[in-house]
Amino acid sequence: MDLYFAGSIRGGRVDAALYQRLIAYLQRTDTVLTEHVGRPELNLLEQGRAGDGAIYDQDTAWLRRSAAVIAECTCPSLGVGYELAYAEARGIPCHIFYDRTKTQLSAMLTGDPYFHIHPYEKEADIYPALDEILSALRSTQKD
Ligand code: 6IA
Repeated sequence: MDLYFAGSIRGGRVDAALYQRLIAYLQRTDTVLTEHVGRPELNLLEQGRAGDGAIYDQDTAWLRRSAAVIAECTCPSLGVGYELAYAEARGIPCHIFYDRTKTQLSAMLTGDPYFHIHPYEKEADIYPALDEILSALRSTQKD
């Protein structure tokens, strides 16, 4: 399956290494279209309307062809919030993870019954949850 992994870029890179591990885990069985989100050496500078427009066009095209969005939201990011709303508007399943010992998730996410919300306390808890999400997605795709 094609998956869209969403994580903070200009919102802050404090969790970049975690994104990389989660992406690598998903890539064992599926295609992560947004592999760059986990890269340590990203250019965080604005690219102007045209350069950022190319990023927007590519990312929204990837969102439209994804089986699901997996978002790590411990580090707040305007872009990730936008992507989640974009995916919801198109009926793409959205799974949101955040470390509840580090942050309080936005009420605009927690309060929206469309989103599947997965608070965790340690990274090890994320992986079995991902296994369940992937197998549920695979069974709905077969129907
Ligand atoms: O507001 P933020 O920058 O934190 O938004 C992060 C989200 O927006 C991520 O989930 C990405 O999917 C998307 N995004 C933000 N910036 C980029 C980007 N920048 N490239 C691709 N997706 C982005 C350029 C990096 C490039 C040099 C590899």
